[in-house]
Amino acid sequence: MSDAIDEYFEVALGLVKSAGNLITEHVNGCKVFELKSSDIDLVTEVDKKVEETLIGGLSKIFPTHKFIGEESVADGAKCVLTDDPTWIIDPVDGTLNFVHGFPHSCISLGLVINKESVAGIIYNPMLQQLFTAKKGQGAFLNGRQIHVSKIKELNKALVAFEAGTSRDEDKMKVVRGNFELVVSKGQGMRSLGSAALNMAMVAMGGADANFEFGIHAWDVAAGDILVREAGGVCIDPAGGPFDILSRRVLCASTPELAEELSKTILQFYPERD
Ligand code: LIP
Repeated sequence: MSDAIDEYFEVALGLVKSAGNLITEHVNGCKVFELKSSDIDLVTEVDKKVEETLIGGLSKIFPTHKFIGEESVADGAKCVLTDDPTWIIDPVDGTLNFVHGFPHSCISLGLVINKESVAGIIYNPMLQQLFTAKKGQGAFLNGRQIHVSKIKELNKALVAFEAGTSRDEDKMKVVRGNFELVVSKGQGMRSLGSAALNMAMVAMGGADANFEFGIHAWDVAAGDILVREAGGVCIDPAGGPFDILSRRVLCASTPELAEELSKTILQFYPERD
């Protein structure tokens, strides 16, 4: 299996690096966009072109592989995960950042086989940050192996989390409550505006934990394997096993920190993907 994953990964990596050029053409921000679910949930032609490039390139070489892409789903494709090799794609994760020219957006590409993330690529071409991981082979930033921190206690942890793109009042009550809890019980709070890059910060030991409600499979498929291959844990925010279609994620440097955070935060249960 690992030989096959290596082959799949190398093809994907070449396509991601090439597609990154579509993003860096807009170094000062992409000011042409459409609204999706709200006036803070945006999509640009670059999102669509990147996804087309990746799906077109991968399906040509691996015609039996399946795809779950953010913009394909937005256009009506079903979000169905089977045991087949499935590429789960966020073409521009952090689109709001991309529109503004805030340089924290990335291509997030996860490969899921038998419903387990086995390879991931998170590429921020604006800052030339290439995060990669393959099952059993470690996690890397620009070819240098990375590891999570050793933080076990919330009061010593830098925690990344996001308000998200929904302003649903029930969700916002949870967001406001969790902001208060993280700021008062953690050492610090950060929000990059990209779920994948927040998870990458945990994998490289820059942040110690990340959680979010309302994300989608494409936001977290690559980050899941990246954090685990860096020595961290990825679980459901209430403490059970991670479920990639649940629209809930909590990752952390250590099981102890994950458990304390899961017992501290308010929970929210979005409709599944
Ligand atoms: C973004 C996520 C982020 C979330 C934003 C948005 P997108 O993905 O990565 O974590 O808070 O609301 O969903 O929409 O930029 O691909």
